[in-house]
Amino acid sequence: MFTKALVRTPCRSILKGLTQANLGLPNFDIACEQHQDYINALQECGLQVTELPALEDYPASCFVEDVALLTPQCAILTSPGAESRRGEVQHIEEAIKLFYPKIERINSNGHVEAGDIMMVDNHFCIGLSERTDPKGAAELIAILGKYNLTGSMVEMSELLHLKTGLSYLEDNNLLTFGEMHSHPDFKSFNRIQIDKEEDYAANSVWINGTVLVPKGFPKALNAIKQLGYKTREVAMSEFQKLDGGLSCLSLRF
Ligand code: CIR
Repeated sequence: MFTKALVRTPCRSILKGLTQANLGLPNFDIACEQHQDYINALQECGLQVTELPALEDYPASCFVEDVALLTPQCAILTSPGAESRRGEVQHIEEAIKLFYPKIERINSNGHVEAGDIMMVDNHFCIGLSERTDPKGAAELIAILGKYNLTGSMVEMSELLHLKTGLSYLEDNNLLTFGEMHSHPDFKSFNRIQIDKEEDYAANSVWINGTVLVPKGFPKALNAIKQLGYKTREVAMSEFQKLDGGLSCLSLRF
């Protein structure tokens, strides 16, 4: 069960953020409305949400998930592969300090973004993407080991982050898209394949029995409902334009 979440208000400079989506520029006012509804959805799932202030110097800073990994046993600051995002780490540290007495960090010159990390019970699958490299992943696995947690590296080649194409919904259920559907590392899961035209919904989020699903993907929504989950749609169009999925907008712990 999760009880808390951290989110960060989108900044106006979000319009200048990194993106490969080719969906045009986001509308800042709509992004703020969507962000507020995202907070509402987290609260409806029973989470106490702390909203951190916007950071104009960091266009992607509302995507807080990438800069830290929060587990029940420990908090680990990451080291983003995207150079423009590295300065976000010190800011998330200030917020995490209030909840975790001791904070671990990636100290080597390896890189990890936590959008590449999927938690499955006490195990953490770490995608090797353009943002996360083997050196960073190895250091992360060593840190997890100190807390009796395990990790494994997942080869990938097509997606921005691991969780762009994968979401663990608990109970062995896994949403998969693209290269992840047939990936050997995930064969033992009950895999629910998301269609190409609904690929964005492969990043959905389980929170305490409810699954948050991006709005506008009816087949994915129906497939998740068929599994027996309560669902809550959240409009995400403006964040989708920036390659940001539902999971990226919060740290849940
Ligand atoms: C970036 O490229 O870093 C941002 N435009 C999007 C980050 C999205 N984060 C995620 O998928 N975990």
